[in-house]
Amino acid sequence: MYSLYHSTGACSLATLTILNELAIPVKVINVNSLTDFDTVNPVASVPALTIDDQVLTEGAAIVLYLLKKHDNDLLPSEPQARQQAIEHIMFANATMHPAYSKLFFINQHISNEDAKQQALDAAAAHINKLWQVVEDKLSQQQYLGGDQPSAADIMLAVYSSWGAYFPVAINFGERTTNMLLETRSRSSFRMALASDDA
Ligand SMILES: N[C@@H](CCC(=O)N[C@@H](CS)C(=O)NCC(=O)O)C(=O)O
Repeated sequence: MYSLYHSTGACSLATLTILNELAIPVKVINVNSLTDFDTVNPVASVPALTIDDQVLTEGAAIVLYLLKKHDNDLLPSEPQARQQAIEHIMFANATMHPAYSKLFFINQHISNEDAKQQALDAAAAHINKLWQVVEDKLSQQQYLGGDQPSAADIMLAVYSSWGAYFPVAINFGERTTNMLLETRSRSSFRMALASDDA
């Protein structure tokens, strides 16, 4: 039995979407209803996935575990295409996600309003550079995964909504906007959004 520890709107929404893509039934547990989540994940961040007694943490590692374990079209088997797909997952999880995490950190820890806005703008400028990288990657293909969404497209589609929480301008190119809209319109994503509210 799979149980996903999640928080509404967080990166765990991508894990849930990928579980839906793989048609894996999962129980969702909102960590905001728990006082002892750190006994599951000592870092206390979502996602955490339990499979019976096994605890999996770190979003990218969980995604790769699921894609290797279950049949899917999200992780190619051909070595070069597979390496590219893993690189895109890491770009999403280890480059784009932390760039957005700076917005949350600044908002929480800088109290001077001018200094806060300056820091938010600097973080947003970096995020915009990263979205331009995505736009460039999409010059020859609709999704990072080619002609269908990959796990990285799903992860980026989740992170892309976070800018709206802050007084910053996040700019998406035309091809990126299309990729994000198409990815978010998939039934796997819409089902995840419905369960993510729980
Ligand atoms: N490196 C971790 C980071 C995950 C992460 O930052 N999760 C955020 C939500 S998107 C979180 O749980 N933040 C609350 C906290 O860290 O206490 C991963 O990729 O799983």
